Amino acid sequence: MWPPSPFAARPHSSSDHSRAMLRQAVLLLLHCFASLTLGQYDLCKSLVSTDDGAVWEQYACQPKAQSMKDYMRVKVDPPGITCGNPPERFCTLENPYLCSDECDASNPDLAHPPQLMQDREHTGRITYWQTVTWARYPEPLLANISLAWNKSLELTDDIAITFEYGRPTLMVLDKSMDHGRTWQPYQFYADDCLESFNMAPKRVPDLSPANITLVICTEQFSRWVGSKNDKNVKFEVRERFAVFAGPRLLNMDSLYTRMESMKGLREFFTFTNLRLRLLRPALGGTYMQRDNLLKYFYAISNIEVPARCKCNLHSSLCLLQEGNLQCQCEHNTTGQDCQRCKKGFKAKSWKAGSYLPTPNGSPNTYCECYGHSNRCSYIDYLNIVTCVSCKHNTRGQNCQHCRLGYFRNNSAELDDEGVCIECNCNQMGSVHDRCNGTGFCQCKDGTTGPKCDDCFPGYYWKQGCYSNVCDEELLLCQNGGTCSQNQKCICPPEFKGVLCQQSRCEGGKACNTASTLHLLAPLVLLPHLLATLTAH
Ligand SMILES: *[C@@H]1O[C@H](CO)[C@@H](O)[C@H](O)[C@H]1NC(C)=O
Ligand SMILES: *[C@@H]1O[C@H](CO)[C@@H](O)[C@H](O)[C@H]1NC(C)=O
Ligand SMILES: *[C@@H]1O[C@H](CO)[C@@H](O)[C@H](O)[C@H]1NC(C)=O
Ligand SMILES: *[C@@H]1O[C@H](CO)[C@@H](O)[C@H](O)[C@H]1NC(C)=O
Ligand SMILES: *[C@@H]1O[C@H](CO)[C@@H](O)[C@H](O)[C@H]1NC(C)=O
Ligand SMILES: *[C@@H]1O[C@H](CO)[C@@H](O)[C@H](O)[C@H]1NC(C)=O
Ligand SMILES: [Ca+2]
Repeated sequence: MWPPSPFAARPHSSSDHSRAMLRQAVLLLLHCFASLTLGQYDLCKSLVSTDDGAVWEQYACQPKAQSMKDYMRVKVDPPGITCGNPPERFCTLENPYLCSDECDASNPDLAHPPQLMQDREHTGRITYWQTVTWARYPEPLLANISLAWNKSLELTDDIAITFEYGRPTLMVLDKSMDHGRTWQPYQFYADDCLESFNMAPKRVPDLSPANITLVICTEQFSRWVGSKNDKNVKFEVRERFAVFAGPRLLNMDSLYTRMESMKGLREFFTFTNLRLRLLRPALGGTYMQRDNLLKYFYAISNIEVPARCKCNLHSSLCLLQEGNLQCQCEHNTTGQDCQRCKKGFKAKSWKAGSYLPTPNGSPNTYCECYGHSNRCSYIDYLNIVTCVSCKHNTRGQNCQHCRLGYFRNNSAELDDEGVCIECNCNQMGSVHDRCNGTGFCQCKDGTTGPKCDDCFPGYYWKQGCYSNVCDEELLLCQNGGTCSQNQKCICPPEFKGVLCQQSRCEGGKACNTASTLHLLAPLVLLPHLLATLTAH
């Protein structure tokens, strides 16, 4: 879809010069539009310049949507269901007496083989596959159409099946995600859902975001509206997308975010095969009329399947190779759906890319929690994908850092269990329990050593390092004092002070007497004490 050109209505000069300029402007404009049309997730990587030179930045990427009818292998069942062998006549529902249509498998102009459901109708003439009529009524007229791609695909828009001569009154669309080994119903179609499938009729707008992947029965495409009014039976993809992305699908980020977080949403749009089970043809709005069975049959002119190759967000290109669609894988992945790591890249476990964080997504080659976590989570308000509950003392978006209190083991790889080593900082000697990248702790004053369990010279250890009070070199104890374990001077009786530098008295002799008297006092009192004791 192209935005209308803002230049379209401008008058322009007819001179050659300005015409050339205009052409250049238009070319420029085309170029701009080309890059504008480059949608989200179209690029797997881009060269960006950084301080360290140009480096590749990797993004989640997916191929463009294509018309997958060009690649589908069609098979119809039962084998004799296609008309024209032997040649036969048909009537129309609108005018049961107009029976001029002929089907003849041997005449290219009158044959209606299955491939006419997927041709491109270049001539403008509608071409269609057609079945035999319901001549064997009341035995039901049943037909299966199996569509195979041999490739996982993801729907990008509505599947539309175009029925000429009226849409079936009963039909089931099935899908397979494993190349036809197992099947599941995708949608039921009936003019009366309750009666035919015992399901209440629903439409996609009835669904809430929580039950958008519900398989429903719809009556919208099975009621008779005249064979020319609405020929299409749809599987509504746009309407389902719109529940998240808004009615005009402007908010695709929101859809892609849901694709990541809502279980089963992405798978709901994924398939390798489709199957149409046609269970009852159009009846022309009336009851089955046994007298004119030539007007009941199926005829399909086109099956449109807009989808993209599922490449697990590791490829932006999907090409036909030896008859099969094949993702052209990036991010060192390989396989039809880029579902494996390339040889030599096995060390890292394979992961699908992620639509998140928006807008570029991530190839997930590195989220990657290095084996320290097996769960990632999207943080909405930060728009990042992050590992949850990193083990082995790691932390960070990718468990790529060591927890506080641990440091990186340089001889271990990032995915080694022993990648983080405990700092083991001495609790007394260090400021906190963290260390730097080589395991050095931050020491308190006077403390040293990688773990802060040593003291600098001039300090002594006692549950931490303390400044020496005395030592043998600079802080000598004076007046005959002796230094005990650098912690204190043991002073002779007459001296006090940290370094015994202070005499206990002011004026020499008086002080001496006092102190002698003091020392002798108990002796002086002794006779008196004895006298007191013996008096009794
Ligand atoms: C259509 O496919 C279903 C499921 O495999 C099968 O049961 C049924 O018999 C098939 N019908 C015809 C007409 O081949
Ligand atoms: C399906 O595709 C795979 C991978 O490209 C290929 O090996 C295989 O032969 C294909 N099968 C058919 C039936 O084409
Ligand atoms: C879907 O869920 C909503 C509520 O979440 C409910 O009202 C609605 O009936 C559900 N639709 C179907 C089809 O179950
Ligand atoms: C793929 O491998 C190459 C070579 O080892 C490496 O330079 C590049 O970063 C890898 N790309 C991704 C997305 O892992
Ligand atoms: C560092 O990692 C190596 C390699 O795994 C391991 O042998 C060593 O024990 C680790 N060192 C410590 C201190 O855990
Ligand atoms: C850690 O600290 C030590 C001592 O200060 C220093 O020699 C070393 O270079 C530091 N290592 C890092 C990675 O900063
Ligand atoms: Ca056709």
